[in-house]
Amino acid sequence: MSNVRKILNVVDLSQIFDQYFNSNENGLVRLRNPNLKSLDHDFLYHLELGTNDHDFVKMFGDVKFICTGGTAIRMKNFINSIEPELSKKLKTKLEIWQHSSSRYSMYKVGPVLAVNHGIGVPSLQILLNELFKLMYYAKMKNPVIFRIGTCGGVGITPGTVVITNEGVDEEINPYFVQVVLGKKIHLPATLDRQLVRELKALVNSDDPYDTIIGKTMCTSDFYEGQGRLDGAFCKHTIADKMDYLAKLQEAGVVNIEMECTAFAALTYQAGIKAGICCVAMLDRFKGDQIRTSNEVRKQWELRPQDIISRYILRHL
Ligand code: R2B
Ligand code: URA
Repeated sequence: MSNVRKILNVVDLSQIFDQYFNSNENGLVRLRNPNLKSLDHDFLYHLELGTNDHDFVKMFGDVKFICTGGTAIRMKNFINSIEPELSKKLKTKLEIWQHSSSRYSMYKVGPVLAVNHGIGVPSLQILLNELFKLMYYAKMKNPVIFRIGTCGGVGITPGTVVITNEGVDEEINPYFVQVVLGKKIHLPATLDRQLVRELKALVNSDDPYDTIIGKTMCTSDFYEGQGRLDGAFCKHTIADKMDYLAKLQEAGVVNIEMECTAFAALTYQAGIKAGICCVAMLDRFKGDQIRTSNEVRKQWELRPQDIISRYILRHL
């Protein structure tokens, strides 16, 4: 923890450290914002749900697992595919409920809620703020949250599934930088080690793909930010790109995507158990364009979903 303290000292959060990183009592989500107490009505603007108009406890109180991922269609497919297994396990025919705002779409079946987070940290960060408040108002107990997504591989076979054990930024720092009032706050991009091991243990020996554990690098761009040579702009050479990928690989990075540091840091700050599981669409040492057929990509996208489904079914 002393490293974390040092990191946080970039602004002096040390005095309220315990308040930020204590685990949640009774399994209930605790919000680290005293100002919310004085709100008579909280409208979650991007979800288009409000505490005055919706009974959050009734709508979401039974949720135990929240799955997030980039696109609405993937989240919908995930809920559709887990419904029969959940219904069977819980011995009742579960109904699928859905709600779309103009920004995000949510799907719920029994104890599972799935919501799309869009592309990149800002979209994810807004969603997480509103989701954490939703969890709090709904009095959810011990919720576990996942990001299931896609990524670029660093020296791994396309189609491989990566379970992230730590998020790092473009400079390979293990934290997420949040700027508040013009000041930088460095929040550790820490994920639950036990959950990482549990997810890995759910791999079946006959899965037709590898599932590995490693560090994930988060960027705010798909093109130059990920060292690609095929964007609208490029100010580096292929040799520069290869050197950078080799540097990442040496540091233990196995994949690149656009949300992990914020996802890890904000869930950690909220005291919510969280895991990230992504499938690699290509090996970035071999190229930049994703040329795999639509059909194969759709198959690969199911792989992280399968692992999270196994986790959910086991923990019901
Ligand atoms: C992976 O894929 C998306 C970009 O294509 C982004 O959301 C990510 O992290
Ligand atoms: N998502 C990313 O962010 N990068 C890739 O290369 C593939 C998917």
